Amino acid sequence: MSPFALRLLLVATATVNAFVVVPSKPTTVRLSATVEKKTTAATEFNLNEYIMDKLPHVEKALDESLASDIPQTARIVEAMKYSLMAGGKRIRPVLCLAACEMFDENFHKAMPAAVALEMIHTMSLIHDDLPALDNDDLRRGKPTNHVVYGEDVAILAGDALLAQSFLHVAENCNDQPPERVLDVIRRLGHAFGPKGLAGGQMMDLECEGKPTGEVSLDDLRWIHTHKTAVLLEVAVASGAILGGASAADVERLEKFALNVGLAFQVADDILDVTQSTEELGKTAGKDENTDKTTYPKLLGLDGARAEAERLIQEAKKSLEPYGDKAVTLLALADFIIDRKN
Ligand code: GRG
Repeated sequence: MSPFALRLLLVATATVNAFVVVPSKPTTVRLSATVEKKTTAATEFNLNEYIMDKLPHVEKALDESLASDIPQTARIVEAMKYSLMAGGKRIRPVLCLAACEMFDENFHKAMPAAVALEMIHTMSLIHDDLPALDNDDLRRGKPTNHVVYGEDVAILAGDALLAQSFLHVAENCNDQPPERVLDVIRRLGHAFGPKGLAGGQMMDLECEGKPTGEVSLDDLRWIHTHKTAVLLEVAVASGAILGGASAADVERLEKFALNVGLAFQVADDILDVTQSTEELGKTAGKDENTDKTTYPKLLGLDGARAEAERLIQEAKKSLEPYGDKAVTLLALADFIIDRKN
């Protein structure tokens, strides 16, 4: 077990199931005590235990995914690892593994995709924080990549993480039928293209600076569907595919993730105005202090909370056919809007 995973386990054990601490302060994530299911299945489910079980595997796989074996790559690999191993809630990998487990108990089958998702997510954070975009100096409770390594290195580290994500899936899914692997790689490509993260970010840029009245709820939904929800969609889809799910199953899970992804962003906008920088591990009040249109600005805080709850209920409907089998994804959906950072 890596020193990181060991520390994680020690801290979490010390908290005696009150909450999970992931991973190092101040990138602390507290999952509110036992998450009791609010919907379909009758089983009580302890999300803390589930995450405690999965996180060390995820951290180990992430840590092992990048290594510099020649001196020439030492600096770029260090910059890539700095952000990849800086903590974070690991929501996308955990969603991916949970989706896989609905169809195959061996969650390791989905680990290459889980790692790739966190690489893509991390690269998007590195680039998002750059002076040319959000110009932020704090991420996951640490100085941002460009603050530590410089803008030039941060751009390259992001690019390299993106390329590495595909390579990682291609090289580590040997036990899978090739068509499944190809499907996952295709979906990952889609997730950061013009109809994914890059397109969502582009529309975000175009809307920035417009007065709130000129950006509609539909515009906001388009931005967040593509900037945020698409990656959660591919997280559950790739997990399910590598677990052997049918096309109909994948479609139901994607619908679930799309609504969860939108709820995630509504929750993110709420946290931006309700939490401190210390609690968030990134600059709080950023949306308020820029001309960005947000859900609380359009709907008010209570309206935004109601919208997040509506989206989560809508998401859960898609999983009704699975009963208790969907309990982890249902609990994760609750966590995503109940989280504190
Ligand atoms: C992918 C080619 C390509 C370019 C990137 C910069 C950019 C284009 C897109 C921005 C995507 C972005 C930063 C979306 C915000 C999503 C979001 C709410 C991130 C926070 O996710 P958490 O809360 O963070 O899961 P942790 O740190 O816990 O992982």
